[in-house]
Amino acid sequence: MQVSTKTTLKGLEVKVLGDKLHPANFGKLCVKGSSAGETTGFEGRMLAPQINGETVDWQTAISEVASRLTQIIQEYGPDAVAFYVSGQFLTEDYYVANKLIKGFIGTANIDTNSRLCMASAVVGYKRAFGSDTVPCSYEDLDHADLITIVGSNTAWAHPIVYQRIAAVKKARPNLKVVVIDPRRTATCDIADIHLAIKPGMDAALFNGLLAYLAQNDALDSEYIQQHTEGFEAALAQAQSLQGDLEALAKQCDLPLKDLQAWLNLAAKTPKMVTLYSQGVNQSTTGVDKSNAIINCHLATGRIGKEGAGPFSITGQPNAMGGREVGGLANQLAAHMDFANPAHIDLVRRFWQAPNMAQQNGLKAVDMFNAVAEGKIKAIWIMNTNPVVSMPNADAVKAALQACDTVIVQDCNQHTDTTAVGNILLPALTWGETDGAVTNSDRTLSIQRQFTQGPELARPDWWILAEVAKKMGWPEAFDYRSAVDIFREHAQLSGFENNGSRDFDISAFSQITAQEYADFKPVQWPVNAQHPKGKKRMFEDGLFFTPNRKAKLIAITPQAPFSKPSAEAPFIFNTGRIRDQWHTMTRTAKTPKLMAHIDEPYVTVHPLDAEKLALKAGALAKVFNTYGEYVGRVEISDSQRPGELFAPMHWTAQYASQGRADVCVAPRVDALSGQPESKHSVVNIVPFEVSWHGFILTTQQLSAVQINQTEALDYWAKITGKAFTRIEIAGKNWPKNNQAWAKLSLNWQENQDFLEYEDARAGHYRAAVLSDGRLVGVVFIAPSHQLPSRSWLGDLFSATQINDFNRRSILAGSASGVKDVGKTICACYGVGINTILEAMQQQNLTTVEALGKALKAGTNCGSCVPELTEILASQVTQLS
Ligand SMILES: Nc1nc2c(c(=O)[nH]1)N[C@H]1C(S)=C(S)[C@@H](COP(=O)(O)OP(=O)(O)OC[C@H]3O[C@@H](n4cnc5c(=O)[nH]c(N)nc54)[C@H](O)[C@@H]3O)O[C@H]1N2
Ligand SMILES: Nc1nc2c(c(=O)[nH]1)N[C@H]1C(S)=C(S)[C@@H](COP(=O)(O)OP(=O)(O)OC[C@H]3O[C@@H](n4cnc5c(=O)[nH]c(N)nc54)[C@H](O)[C@@H]3O)O[C@H]1N2
Ligand SMILES: [Mo]
Repeated sequence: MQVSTKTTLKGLEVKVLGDKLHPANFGKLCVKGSSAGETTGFEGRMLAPQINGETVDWQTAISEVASRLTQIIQEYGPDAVAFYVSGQFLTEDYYVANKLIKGFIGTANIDTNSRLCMASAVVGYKRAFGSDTVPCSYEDLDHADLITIVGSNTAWAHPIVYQRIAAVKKARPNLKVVVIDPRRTATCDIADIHLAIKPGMDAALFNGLLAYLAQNDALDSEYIQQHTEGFEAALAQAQSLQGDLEALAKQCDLPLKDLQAWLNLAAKTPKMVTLYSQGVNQSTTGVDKSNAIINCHLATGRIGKEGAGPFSITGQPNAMGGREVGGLANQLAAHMDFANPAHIDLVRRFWQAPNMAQQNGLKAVDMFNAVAEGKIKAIWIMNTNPVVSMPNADAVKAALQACDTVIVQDCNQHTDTTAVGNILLPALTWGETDGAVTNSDRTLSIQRQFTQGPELARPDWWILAEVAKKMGWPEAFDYRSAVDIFREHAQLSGFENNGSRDFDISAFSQITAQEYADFKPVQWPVNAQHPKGKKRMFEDGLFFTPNRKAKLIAITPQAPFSKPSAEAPFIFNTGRIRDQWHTMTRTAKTPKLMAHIDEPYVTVHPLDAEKLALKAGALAKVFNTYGEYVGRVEISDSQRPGELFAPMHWTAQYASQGRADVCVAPRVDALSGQPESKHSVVNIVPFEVSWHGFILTTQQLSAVQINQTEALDYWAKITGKAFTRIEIAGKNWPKNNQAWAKLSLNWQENQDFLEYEDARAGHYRAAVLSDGRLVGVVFIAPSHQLPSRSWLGDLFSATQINDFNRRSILAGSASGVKDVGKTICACYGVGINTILEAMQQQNLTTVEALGKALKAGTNCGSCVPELTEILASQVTQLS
């Protein structure tokens, strides 16, 4: 990214542009990246350290953290302390956290949100290659002839990768793209074949592929013989379990013809990349699924070659950096392990560590269980929001509420996790500090500071180092700046390495501050042998196992842990939406990004919706023994019957019951500890309310204030340009509408208050005008089909509300006013109605034509799949 800043009367304006020279994206940014500049203000930021709600200075905060940790360690031992960190840490932050706890506090109780993300992919690679090495490079996507995308909604979650594949496919139509996902996602837009697999069946499918490859002479026997072991057992297992193709198709619930077409493509296409993500990883057998995929690549020698390889794509900006420093509880550091005593000794000597941890620590789910059981007395949570993102999230919340020492280090004041913290530490965030990140294909980049954060906020590494110094280790944590830490990290990667470990960036062992400032992106390893880095791994067919051979693993596919039952007949799948990032702490601040999907929702197949009387746009309750989620019903046949999908993003800051993870079972893969976030079981019913409504207000309303205005049974808050919108619903008609409306709109004596009520019909409308300007509106109606918010929203920018508009507000509608409708293209704010109108009036039939006429889809391109769908549905309607 490149950033330009300008100081204006409004403050610092930040413009974010792609860096055309960056090898990962060549200057292309998704809408979340290009909007990041809009979120660099200090609104909602944590501004000072706090202890039990009181603001304190840094010295007090650091002393308090250090003394509490020291005391707990003395009384209960080091295992009573835990860190829970994040793949959004910069490498330097991650390195210091890992060093402090594993080398000095003396426990490996540090885990990261990457446990929920790519822990299974890591173990899969390690089982196969002896090391956690991503063999591919993004460039391989340019050369592949078959790209199989498994369990990844690339179009929404990796839009730049998706655009790259789409562009290659356009230029080179012989590239075939196959998507394997139970849902028909936006990614299927470029798919030649979509296999809407029965959830959880991926290992069976790839076992089936291995058997098919063997049967159809597609194996590379020489490669198998020279560079692998375990092939016979893996194949025998696959053959014995899968039966014939018909049986396989039935098992995976796939049309035989489509299955056969994909198998056939895979058999005859040497240049094959398999791209996989959370649909594979987030599973109780995620490791087996990745090995089932890797087996097929090893057996065909389709690895370490241009355009070929098993490619696990990471999600967070620095998920890979976390793997490098060993930030997971079952890693040591610099791709070394506790399983190897020589590694423990090596790291101990390098760090001169007084209290070296000797074994793996607790993985995320076990860690929060240990907090609940009181075994962990202090937990320090940094750069992640587990009260939202962990499975069984209500239990995680309760565990933290019951723990005396919950230290939360975040850049924002109000998150669901800061709400349960008793010591809060303000961190700097993106753009305010320097540090390294590594992406999916091992490309290391340095992010640079371009703006000042809040006065008292500090870099994450600084906070950790200050606490470490206070705890008695001043020399080991005497860092002056990020480059000091990066240099040490590079030195450790090369320390007594001699080619034995894949991760080696020893070329940077003496990097100067200037070189760090001028750093050019490079793919590791970067050492004496590869001074310019290395594009592709395993080109020589030598792996990091003791005998240098890769291992095929015999896989016995297993069904997901949670099985549908009479009480919980639906499979509950969760994941990402296009314009939100995780727990929305940044993206929900941007009106542009809230425009595409603005409330928590649940997708239901039309047949199920009909059976259960679920109405599109109405509310539904999803529930099981763990918790309850409430969202709007989306009815779509992109979903398989019997299965539901909900976004993972909503929090208690933005909705009353929008945390999907309260219904996610805390069931994990036995090898990786990764939870099965894609497959819980639930029931769903209409969420019965007697009225629906919305509030538009120029006031800043926090979740706490919204909850106070009236006992609402449902609310969701949406950031708009000139106002905040809150969608509301209730079971009982408000006791005193006027008092309630005045309170929620914060009406003042000197303001006009307009209102209309028809209690019998269930309509209530009120508006507050300040000097003739609209500053607040409340609408209540018996049905969820309320008037257009964009019409009312536009009135907020008028300097005077004229008589016609006053009447229209009270009448609840305006004739002759255009409503642009739901936003489709977030980059240019183009609504569905604008698109439909332009299509009709100008007879537009292609995405290109829409782009020319309206600019829609011409920036980041992530709405192109939806534009295609709109075009297709209109064309069918017309014909
Ligand atoms: N817009 C946006 N982009 C993001 C993020 C974000 O928050 N927002 N987060 C980033 C992060 S950290 C990550 S890890 C990545 C994740 O990126 P993805 O993995 O692409 O995203 P998800 O939506 O979690 O899940 C992908 C798909 O897995 C499918 N799936 C569910 N069960 C199964 C199954 O049994 N088999 C198969 N084959 N598929 C299944 C789901 O239907 C879903 O479409 O996204 C990154 N990019
Ligand atoms: N049901 C379900 N659950 C899931 C998933 C799913 O698909 N389904 N996906 C899982 C995956 S793959 C992931 S990666 C996780 C993500 O889940 P989380 O990591 O919990 O989500 P984020 O919103 O990224 O949390 C980052 C936090 O750090 C803060 N922050 C931002 N920048 C900084 C900084 O520089 N320093 C500090 N100290 N704090 C900062 C933010 O305000 C925010 O509170 O969710 C997981 N949970
Ligand atoms: Mo992730």
